[in-house]
Amino acid sequence: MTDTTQATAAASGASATEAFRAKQRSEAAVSQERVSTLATEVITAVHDVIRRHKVTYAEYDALKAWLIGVGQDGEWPLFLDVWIEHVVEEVANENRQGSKGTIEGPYYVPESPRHEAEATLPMRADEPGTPLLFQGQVRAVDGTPLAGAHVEMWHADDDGLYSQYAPNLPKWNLRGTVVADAQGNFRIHTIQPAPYQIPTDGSCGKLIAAAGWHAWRPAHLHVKVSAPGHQLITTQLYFQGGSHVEDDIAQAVKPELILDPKPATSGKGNEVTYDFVLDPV
Ligand code: MBD
Ligand code: FE
Repeated sequence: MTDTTQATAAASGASATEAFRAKQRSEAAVSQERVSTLATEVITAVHDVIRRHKVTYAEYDALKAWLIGVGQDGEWPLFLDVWIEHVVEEVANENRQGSKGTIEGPYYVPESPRHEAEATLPMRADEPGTPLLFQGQVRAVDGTPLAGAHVEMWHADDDGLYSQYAPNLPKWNLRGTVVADAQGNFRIHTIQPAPYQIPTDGSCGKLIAAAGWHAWRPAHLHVKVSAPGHQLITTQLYFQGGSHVEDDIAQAVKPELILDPKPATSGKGNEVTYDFVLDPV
């Protein structure tokens, strides 16, 4: 989606903005009554902060300049998914019985090419990183295996970069849709991703620097699991003991989502088993 040779905030922001516009759910789905209620409460909450902290004109102008910059850098998808989405996900899925979900983030690409139940994600011949076998079963909450369930996986490479959002990576690098077998089983061969640092050269990076925060997410595998008649799960899986598992900037880690891979019986890298349980629609 970008021609530049450097992974810049503006280039990945432009790609994320374009991708969001392409998949956007209908604007008509939000009623006038809800818009009025929610917009009034958000604006009133901002007024309260201004009064409580006696916000100055210098601070108001800094905010205005920063908001303008977020749009110019195309970083609204990044900002919203890092600082807001986790609460939307919490509310949306609070009644689920099956596996835990978490945020989608800005870098999902729909319709990744399909693969058989045992598959290696597309990767470069010399793809750096520790090999990982991620295997498991997809079941319904009553234990029925879900034959042919789709396990869509996407993740960053060993440099923390996502294909289609950083330059010079093959289009579907480390992205694919694995179709589970008749018993709902899948075996995905990939490499372990590196921790992800959100771009430091854009407006989100400016906020982080100005506030003295850090810009890191722990290493993670993104997954969407689906089967007909069942609720799709969007989730992420993390690695026990990895950097920033305890202080994810996006607050998207849950204890149920932490993997503890062991050396693979094949002798090549690590392996881990993780099952997905889907709620009925
Ligand atoms: C990511 O890779 C991500 O998963 C989220 C939620 C935000 C920014 C980058
Ligand atoms: Fe991610």
